[in-house]
Amino acid sequence: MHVPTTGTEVRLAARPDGWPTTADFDVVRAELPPVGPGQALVRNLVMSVDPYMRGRMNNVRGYAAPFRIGKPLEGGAVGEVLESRSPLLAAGDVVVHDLGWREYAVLGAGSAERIDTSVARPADHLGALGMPGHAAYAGLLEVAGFRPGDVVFVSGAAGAVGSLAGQIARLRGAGKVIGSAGSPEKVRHLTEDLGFDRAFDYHDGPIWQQLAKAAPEGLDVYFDNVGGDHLDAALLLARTGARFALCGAISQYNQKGEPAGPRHLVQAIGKGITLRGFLVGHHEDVKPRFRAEMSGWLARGEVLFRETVAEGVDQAPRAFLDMLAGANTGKTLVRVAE
Ligand code: NAP
Ligand code: FER
Repeated sequence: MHVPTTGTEVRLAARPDGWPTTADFDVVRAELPPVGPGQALVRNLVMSVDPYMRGRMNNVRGYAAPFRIGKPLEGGAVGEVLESRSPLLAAGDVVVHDLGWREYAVLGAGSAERIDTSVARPADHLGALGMPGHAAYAGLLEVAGFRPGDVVFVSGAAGAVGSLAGQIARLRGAGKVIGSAGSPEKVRHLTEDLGFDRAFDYHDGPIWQQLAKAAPEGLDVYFDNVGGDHLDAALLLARTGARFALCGAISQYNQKGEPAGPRHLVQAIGKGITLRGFLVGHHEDVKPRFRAEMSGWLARGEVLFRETVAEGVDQAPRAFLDMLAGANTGKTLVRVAE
């Protein structure tokens, strides 16, 4: 077997101020570090670009350490083990791990999870069966405490997490599922392909007005991927006892200065609304249940999951920027190798 000694990687060149650009990234060919004891060399096949990565580009310690300038970015990826110096992995194993944004990764064998490629494709482990699927499942069922009959509103509904949250709500017996997204084609996709009952383009007018038209009866659950005006609209349209799962706030990830506050938070008092933020990592316990149920839905064709795929690790910055700007439908991935 040919063992590579160099590989292409994407580094953070500068911390973006507001919207990132390709100048904030460096694509370089670098020497691979030696494979130490307990480590493995992995050839990445596919990698994920995710909204949370924008947060890690800031020099602010959040739930995870900031990316370092001049160092390769990190993130979910699936690759094939080329060489292993650990009993945990063997050459030929296919693994999910956190060292994306590079052609080849040298990683601690314990930080990678072996997957069975006869059950699902590598890309599935970054999407419907991976972190985004887990976020949708845990957010809707655990955090929002979804109950059959609930009227559910999902923002960012044509994206990876949102498209799954809406479909899970439908499959679990929602009274109504409403989605918002950023283009007419996405709105069509929501109602015609994914089984949302109602959908609207948030560019088409005040969100609260469009939401009031779609759900005159009011909301029981809001799955928030966007924050800002979407969160305000959901507060206005919520019913008494509504539960909000705060999954993301992408409308403010590239904003400069202090974000605008939710202006209608006072609604939460009279209506007894529960607003609860979460990270997938807080819900490791539901992972086995999530995987079993989602595998069944996918196998039976009850959940549809689209992907927007860029070709080549050098295209990862572009794919990331395009995803932030809404060019994707479903999960954004970068194919690194065949
Ligand atoms: P995604 O939805 O596949 O991609 C991001 C989407 O955000 C874009 O396609 C774009 O779609 C939309 N968007 C961008 N700017 C917007 C704006 N100003 N207003 C409204 N929509 C905007 O990404 P994802 O991976 O599924 O993530 C979705 C959300 O979940 C993000 O907020 C992310 O941070 C969060 N998340 C949280 C967790 C957790 O553990 N809490 C885990 C995964 C993801 P449009 O064309 O519709 O604008
Ligand atoms: C995400 C957005 C925000 C996400 C995590 C965060 C795992 C957490 C931010 C923080 O705690 O500072 O999509 O995904």
